[in-house]
Formats: sequence, structure tokens, C-alpha cells
Amino acid sequence: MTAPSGSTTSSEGSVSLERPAEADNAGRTGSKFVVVANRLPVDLEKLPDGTTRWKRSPGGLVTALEPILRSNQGAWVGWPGVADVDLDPIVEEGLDLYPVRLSAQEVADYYEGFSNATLWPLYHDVIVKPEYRREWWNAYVEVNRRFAEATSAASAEGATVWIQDYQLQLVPKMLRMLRPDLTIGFFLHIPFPPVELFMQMPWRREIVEGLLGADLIGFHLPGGAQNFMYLARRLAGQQTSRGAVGVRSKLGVVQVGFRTVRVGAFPISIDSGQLDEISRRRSIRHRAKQIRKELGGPKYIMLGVDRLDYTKGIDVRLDALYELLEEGRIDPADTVMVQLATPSRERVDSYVQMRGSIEQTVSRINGEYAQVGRPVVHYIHRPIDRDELIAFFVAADLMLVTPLRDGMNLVAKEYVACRSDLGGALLLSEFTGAAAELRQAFLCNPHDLDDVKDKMEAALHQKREDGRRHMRALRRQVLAHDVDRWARSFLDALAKHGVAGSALLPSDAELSE
Ligand code: GDG
Repeated sequence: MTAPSGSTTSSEGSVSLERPAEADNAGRTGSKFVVVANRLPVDLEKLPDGTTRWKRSPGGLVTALEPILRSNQGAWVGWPGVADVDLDPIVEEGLDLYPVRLSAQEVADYYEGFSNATLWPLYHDVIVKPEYRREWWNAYVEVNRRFAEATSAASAEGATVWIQDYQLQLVPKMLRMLRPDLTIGFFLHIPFPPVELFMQMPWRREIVEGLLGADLIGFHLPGGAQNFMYLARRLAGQQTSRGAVGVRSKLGVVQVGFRTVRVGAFPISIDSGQLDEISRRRSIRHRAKQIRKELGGPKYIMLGVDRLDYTKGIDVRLDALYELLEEGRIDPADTVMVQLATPSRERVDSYVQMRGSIEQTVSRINGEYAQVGRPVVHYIHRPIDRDELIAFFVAADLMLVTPLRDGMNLVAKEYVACRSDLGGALLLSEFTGAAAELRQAFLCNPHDLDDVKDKMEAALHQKREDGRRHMRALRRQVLAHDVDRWARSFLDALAKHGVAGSALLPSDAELSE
């Protein structure tokens, strides 16, 4: 179903036209639990005839938060993915959605500019040089203010608000100023950089102070939490009239004047139970076998699954493969690599360049080592269907996860969750958050090409019994620590220390109803 842009639209029978929110006891409308993220869990699609329609885009975060959102009359504030459209709030299956409007210029400056060409490279160890442009920063401030205002309008008195990720680091402080009654949590999905790198940021103090508006700030790893606490002491403290005394920090706590801000590590995960279940289905097993056949029945299938991003080390694994082929340590007659590369940030310069260089390496490898009808590297540059992806995980003998830096890397965990057969092996960069938990993987340093090559070869040739032992241990970790546990532990900590201090989480009994 389609509707003209500018009005509340609906599609695929799942989006209703109701207006959300009735007044609460304090006379304020809004939800008790509000998630704020750059994107809504639905995308607005613009059709060629100029009309628009909603399309669901279920990510891990939505799945994890769904029960909590539902039992708390939840709301989600975010950008619908299309510039220059004004949309009223809508209700989608009981969830109130508040679209935030971005102009095309703001998408260029706040999103592609400051978020993805300044913050993203700075927070990922400056693999690419971050660009510091004042007009991008101004748009970031402006858009963060709009998100804070939209969140304020969406939140009931004393509500709990959970803000997500690097695009919205100023929202905690802006929102606290608007609404001191709220309990505010913030989670960063990407690494928080080392202090020396963060200090490059011209607006470093504003960002640290923005984050300190939250009651709880979560990172994937303790290292990120420590970097942040050091910076909070050093930067936010300077600004008060009492100098550095204004902000003190100890383990897990930053004291900002009279306010206490908690800081901690909450490693995110996946819906491992669901993936385990899907991957056991006969249809998936069948498709996995078919994939091997379609690839020419190789002895070894190596797999990479990533957004096409320079942080992911796709070039690293291709270079390693090329040298292993050159040295005769991998036989192109019995080994293939499949690289599934989802298009990403295609208007940001560094991404355009990286794509060119990766595609050149793929064709160099195939040019030198493929036979007609039998490429060594199969490269797909488009998103693929979830079930097809799971079948690839089941088919792959070696999963290649080689980022130069990654906050967590969910792909590594997804691969493990799909291997109930205890087959397969995982090559995992030490520079991912996942490496802290998946110690039985073949851990490698992506900056050391010899190390990557050696581990790749060792993983391909490991004894079956060793592989099963490693995979069993990896699965124990991934199945026990799922995304539900992650969300609960963050929200539990937030409820303990927030302004409201109220329990937000439904009981297990409520969940199983
Ligand atoms: C950020 C942080 C952190 C990929 N291609 C397809 C597809 N995918 C799915 C994967 C996985 C997700 O996308 C990618 O998640 P990652 O964690 O690997 O990476 P980022 O997108 O960079 O995520 C990261 C994460 O946030 C969560 O906090 O782990 O460190 O950078 O779920 O399976 N899914 C489908 N088709 C594809 O072609 N269906």
C-alpha cells in the first residue's frame, strides 16, 4: 500500500494510522520507555511515482528490545531514511514511532559528514584520516537538538530513554536539560578510541559533556569505558569554575557536580537461540549443500560477510589469499573464497576509493588463478536474504573476520551460532570486541599479513576433533550470552542508578506469556 509523502503512510499491512500516546497522570503524553537511534526500525521507501511506503527493517536491536518495548508502551525515535519528508508519529504493532526529519543537506553534513567521515574514522583508530569541518559539526549539533526535542515529546513523566550510538552523542545532555525527570542511558556500538586519538577532535569537550548527560554510558569493552572515564576527568572537569574538582572518576563512576554517571562494559550479542534453530532447518541444510555444489564442489569454502567498510579488513584477507596462492600453500583447484559485501555509505569518498581497490584485488586474484567457470573469489556486492546468509554460514569451512578495528562484530557470533554441527572454523581479528569473548577462535593480528596467512592455513588444515572442540567452546559462550541478556543487563544497571530507579524489565513470567 502506498501513500503520498508528507502524510502518515502504511505498507504491508503492518503499519497502522493511529496517533500514539494518551496523557499520563502528570498530564504529559508519551511512553515509559523510549529508544532513540539514528534510524527507525522501519524504512520509508520513495517510489518512482513520488509516493512513499514503509518497509520493516528488523535489526538485532529491535528484536532484543521488542518485549521490553511492548510491555512498557514503548516508543522509538529515529530518522526514516529518506530526506526532506515530514511525517506524523505512527503506531506499528503497538510500538509508537516518532520520525525525525532530516533535510538532504543535513544528511550530507550530519550523517555522511560528521558521523561517517569524522567520528567513524576517528573512533576506528584513524584507519582513514578523519575530516574536521565546522559546517558538519554545526549540522551535528542541530540534528542532535532535534532528536532531543523529539525524544522529549515522546517521553512520559519519569520515562526511561535509551540512546544509541555515535550519531547521537550530544543528545543525553540536551535531553537532560529539557527533561531532568528522565532516566537516560547511552550505548556506543563502535569502539571508543584511545585518549591520544580522541584529543584530535576539535569539539572533544562538547562530546564528552554531551555523553555525561546520561545516567549510564555503556561500551562494548572495559577499555572503551576506561578511555572515556579518563577523558571525562580531563576534559569535562576543566570547564567548571571549580576546575578539575567538578568531575571525578573512579571505577565505573564519574561524579559530575552532584550527579553520578555510571560507566560500564556491556558486550552486545545476537539472538543466538533463534539462529541456532533456523540453521538446523532442513531447508537451510539443503541450501548449504547446494551452495557448495554451485561453487564447483570445492574442498574448502572460505567466507567473508561484511558491510563494505574499510574497517572490516576485506583487503587484508584478500591479500593473504593472494600470497598463499602465490606461495602454493593454497590450491586454487580445491579452495574458494566467497565475499558477501553489503553496499554501504556509497556517497562517502573513502568508501568509493576502497570499493575500487577491493574490486581490483578480486579481479587480480581471479585473473591469475581462476579457470574458466571456476573463479577463486566469488564477490557479491548487494545485500542478501537472511536465510541465504544462514545457509552460507552453514556451508563455510572457514569464516574470515579480519577487521582492523570493530566495536564487536556480530558476524563472528552469528557464524558460531549457526554451527550446531560443530563444523567449520573462525579466523578472528584481535582488534574486534568479539575477540575478548571468542578466545577459541584462530585469533590473528590483521596488521601482520604473515600471521593472517599462517592462521588461515592452520584453520583450514586443523584436525577434525580439534575443530569440534573449539567450536563447542565457542558455542557455549555465544548461546549463553545472547542479545536479550545484553539488553537486560544494561537496563537493569540503568534502573538501579537512574533518576527514576524503577524496574522497567518485564519478569520472566511476563515474557513467557
Ligand atoms: C556496528 C559495529 C557492532 C551483513 N550483510 C548482510 C547482512 N549483514 C548483517 C550481519 C550482521 C550485521 O549485518 C553486521 O553487524 P556487524 O556487527 O558485523 O557490523 P556493523 O554493521 O559495523 O555494526 C559493530 C554492531 O554495530 C552492533 O553493536 O558489532 O562492531 O560496527 O548482523 O549478519 N544481513 C543480511 N544480508 C546481508 O547481505 N540479511
